[in-house]
Amino acid sequence: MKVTSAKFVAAAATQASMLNDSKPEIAFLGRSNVGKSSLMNSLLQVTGLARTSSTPGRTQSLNFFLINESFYFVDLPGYGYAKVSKDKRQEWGKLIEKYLAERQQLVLSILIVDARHEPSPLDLQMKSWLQHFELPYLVVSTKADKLSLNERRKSLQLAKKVLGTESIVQYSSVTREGAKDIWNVIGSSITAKS
Ligand SMILES: Nc1nc2c(ncn2[C@@H]2O[C@H](COP(=O)(O)OP(=O)(O)O)[C@@H](O)[C@H]2O)c(=O)[nH]1
Ligand SMILES: [Mg+2]
Repeated sequence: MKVTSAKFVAAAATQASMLNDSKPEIAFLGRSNVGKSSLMNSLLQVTGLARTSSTPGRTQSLNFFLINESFYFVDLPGYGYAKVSKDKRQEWGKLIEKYLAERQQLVLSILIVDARHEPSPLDLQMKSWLQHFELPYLVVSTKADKLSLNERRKSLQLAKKVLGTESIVQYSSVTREGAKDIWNVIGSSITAKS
């Protein structure tokens, strides 16, 4: 897919303040600092659209980016940041769960995991929510550039086993390897909907 335009349009911290628009949405989910913003920026080939930061736990709202005037990337708040209070974590959980459970426009969820680590219990919980709500999803294992070829092979095997899915794309925001595969899945999810 050729990206001709990409712009930030809204941030929503509550269900009520979410966009009232029927265009298809692709949601990005992942642990805080996993490389979610970098993935979005590098897929779109823009820098600084989705804010990247080495300070985890910054994004506390759902951020909507309109792509090609026809669909949205939705940046969901990162989970698993230890310094966030329990109340905040519960609030976060409710917001995400409600979005996943009720959002009619959601055509694909991209669950991002770190290629260097075994998927965490929270990653597994996300995956079980996606399955529970019968949502189509793709797992992206990012930061692959930090691994040797042999380590990458092992990482992919382990992620497939732990998450119980074959649909995992290994990715790097530095080299953009895997971008084509991800865009193919995004493209067919959008087409299937319209
Ligand atoms: N080497 C490498 N670093 C990455 C990659 N993706 C993200 N990072 C770095 O990881 C940190 C967190 O990335 P960010 O996109 O802000 O994570 P987010 O909190 O999930 O949105 C930043 O310092 C990024 O530069 C990648 O594919 N390769
Ligand atoms: Mg981010």
